[in-house]
Amino acid sequence: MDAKKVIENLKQRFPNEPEYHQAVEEVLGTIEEEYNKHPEFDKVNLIERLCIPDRIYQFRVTWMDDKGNIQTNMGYRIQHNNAIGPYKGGIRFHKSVNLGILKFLAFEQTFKNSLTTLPMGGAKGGSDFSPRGKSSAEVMRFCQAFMLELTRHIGPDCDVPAGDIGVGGREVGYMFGAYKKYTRQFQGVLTGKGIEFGGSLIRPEATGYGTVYFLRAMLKTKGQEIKGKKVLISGAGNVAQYAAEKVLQLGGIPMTMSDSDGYIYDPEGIDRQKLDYIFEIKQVNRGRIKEYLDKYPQAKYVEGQKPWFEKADIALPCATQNELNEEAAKALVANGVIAVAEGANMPTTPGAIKVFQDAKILYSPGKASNAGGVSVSGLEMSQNSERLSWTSEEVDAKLLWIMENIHENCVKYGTEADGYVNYVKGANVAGFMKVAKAMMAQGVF
Ligand code: NDP
Ligand code: 2IT
Repeated sequence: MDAKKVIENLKQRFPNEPEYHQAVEEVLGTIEEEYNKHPEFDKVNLIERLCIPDRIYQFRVTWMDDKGNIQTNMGYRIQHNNAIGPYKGGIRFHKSVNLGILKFLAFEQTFKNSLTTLPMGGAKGGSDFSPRGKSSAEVMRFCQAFMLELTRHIGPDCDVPAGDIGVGGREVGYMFGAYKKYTRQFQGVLTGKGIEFGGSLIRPEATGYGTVYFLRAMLKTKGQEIKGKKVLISGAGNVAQYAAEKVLQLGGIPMTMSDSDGYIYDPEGIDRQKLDYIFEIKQVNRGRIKEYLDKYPQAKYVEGQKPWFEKADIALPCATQNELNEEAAKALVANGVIAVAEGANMPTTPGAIKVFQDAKILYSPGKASNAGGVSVSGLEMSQNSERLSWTSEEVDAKLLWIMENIHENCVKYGTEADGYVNYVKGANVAGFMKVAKAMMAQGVF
């Protein structure tokens, strides 16, 4: 393949999808060499079949708000690739959701899921509906309307959705309830379910914990540890909260958390008690991160900014795509950051990735370091299939093993001549090869 030509062709055929182009460009740029060692791949045009989703469902979702007004949103499900297992990936509810963003996420998910060692293909879905500012009754009616369409496209052996931005335990519960009512089947069709109805222990924690397990493995290659390190965390949602918790457990010091309005910086660090307060603000009250200052006024709140210009040792972007640009990357490097592990999907822009790699600091892409979430989703599917539930310790041990295994694979496929580990290349090549071999064996479709 000629990666540039493939990308140009995709840009022409699918214009106005910049995030999708960005994700494809990053993967193709790093797998091209390995791909071209296998002429049999090109003979069956494997790359185009891997870049373009298997199918896309797009539908209107109509629901009634609390005032009795009829509201309309768009709903989507992208089934990207099921060469190694049923389609699997989250659902995002956010006003910014569009086809291009979901296509990038479904494409990334395919490689990420391949890295987990579990049998899962790649998918993503969502809506431009945002739960922010909506009542729980509105969220429930929306979820029921969304599932009225989505139900016919998913199933425990076909496509298994889960959470993502704007979709947590509450939303998964409502969607599961709707699926059950419409189909009269109690099935493991969604992951991230409540513990009482088939959910797995450690699933809420899994993405954040996994990111920090991966970070620890990266630091170990340099003889470093998390203990005593100052950590900048963006986001204040599911991933950010549990990343902060694991950093604390391992003796690190979270310094920041953020949301789309701004960030908080606590010069004394966020300790266990302070993190409990953040859990209360976010999980109980569904509030904003600036409320941190109500209880801890020694912290500062910076409106409209991202936390990357504060001084620290480690950065964990855990909010959203393209939240860390080249200017921010330069500031982090200048301030002496030694490691950046992505909890979010594609939070670092291509220019910023280059800054980290040129500076030879430890940098891991989301598809490697945030794979813990979908991994425990895969373990939830296993538990549902055998109609058993495992203890926290069992799930956590498996999560840790998976993250360390992904790290090893990145080192195996990503170590460059000078010994620097290019985790982007390692993750992409390792993830790609497994899917490619499965596609080759299954014939041309
Ligand atoms: P949540 O909805 O729980 O939290 C998202 C957080 O990011 C919030 O603090 C939110 O702030 C902030 N955020 C969202 N959009 C933007 C934006 N456009 N600009 C700035 N801040 C924003 O989502 P998750 O924690 O689940 O997801 C965070 C990231 O991690 C996403 O990239 C997701 O794809 C990825 N991820 C999630 C997994 C999971 O298991 N949940 C697994 C793997 C990856 P606000 O409240 O202001 O919107
Ligand atoms: O981006 C992701 O990996 C997720 N949002 C989790 C997907 C899942 O199926 O658990």
